[in-house]
Amino acid sequence: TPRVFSGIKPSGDLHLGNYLGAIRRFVPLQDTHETIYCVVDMHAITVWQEPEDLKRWTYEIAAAYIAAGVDPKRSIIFNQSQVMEHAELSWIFNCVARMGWMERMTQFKDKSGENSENVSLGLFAYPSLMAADILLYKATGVPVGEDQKQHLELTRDIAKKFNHDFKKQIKALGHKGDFFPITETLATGPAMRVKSLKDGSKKMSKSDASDLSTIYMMDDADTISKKIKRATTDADALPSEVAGLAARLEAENLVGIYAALSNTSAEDVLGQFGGQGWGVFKPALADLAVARLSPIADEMKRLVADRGEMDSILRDGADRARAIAQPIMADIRNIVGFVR
Ligand code: AQP
Repeated sequence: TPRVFSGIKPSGDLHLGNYLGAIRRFVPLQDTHETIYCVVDMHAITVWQEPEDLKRWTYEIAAAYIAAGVDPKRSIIFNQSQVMEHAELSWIFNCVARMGWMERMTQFKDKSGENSENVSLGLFAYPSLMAADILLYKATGVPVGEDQKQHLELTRDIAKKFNHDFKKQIKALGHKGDFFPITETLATGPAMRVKSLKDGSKKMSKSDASDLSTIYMMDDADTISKKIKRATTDADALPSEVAGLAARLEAENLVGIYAALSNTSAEDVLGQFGGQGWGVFKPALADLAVARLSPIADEMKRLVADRGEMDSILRDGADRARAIAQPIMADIRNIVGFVR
């Protein structure tokens, strides 16, 4: 069976973008793939994290996976720092990737802002650690939101360069063809890029300063409804065709969210709501969001209350992840020429 890997960093409260772009896609993949879902705590510390918050968010994200329907028996759920091989492989990839590739990463430019002299070296090397996360398991598919597309391309570049640079050693090891696969993004359907509720040109994000722009997975029903009703929109009615959403960023975003939450398409949503105004659509969207998110939030709260149980799930996941990673890492050391 093909293998997928995905991760979320414990750097803030989970939001609707994380749910629609990533977490909800984790669940059906369990039927068709071997699934590894990670809480990437080593990625989180590329910017400062209060250690207590880092722990709390680590538990919360693992709980969100489970509450959304990921089965810790069928899938591997663990936190990255428990499997040392991620760090080891990322060092090797730091020596495969080129400075120029990293300098082109838009997420680094966005996050470092004006003053890149004063950001961590880890933030610059972030995509190399992400490549290690994926390739340590030779994962062929990665369910992530659209914002990760450029990082996925870099993962492929690293895989190709490694396959090429070490061609002779890979062959000597008895491998026919490439050592690392060329990983594909599993990004289809609506809401691959959920936008801020206050600005349709920005993605919904953990670190948005405006509270009204982001729906958090742990928001209560009233807060979710309030945020949706106050979402910025134009004054026009909804179009009856998808083409009518062009250049209407906020409308397109809300329709996409409705489609994703109801497991339908934008066409279906417009078939139902085309010609209606926001006074009809927003309350319907609010009800749908509450109906989908509230049971998950309740289950998350129940799960995080039992840290002993969460610890044992993460430890078991880490053991199973290591069992896959270690033989692959042993081959990599051999290929690179490290003596054991
Ligand atoms: N707005 C979004 N729409 C769709 N998918 C999204 N994801 C994040 N935001 C959206 C997806 O969620 C997964 C985990 O992301 P992450 O936490 O590792 O990093 P991020 O993308 O940097 O998350 P944030 O919310 O933007 O955090 P901050 O503001 O702290 O940087 C990924 O699959 C991502 O695509």
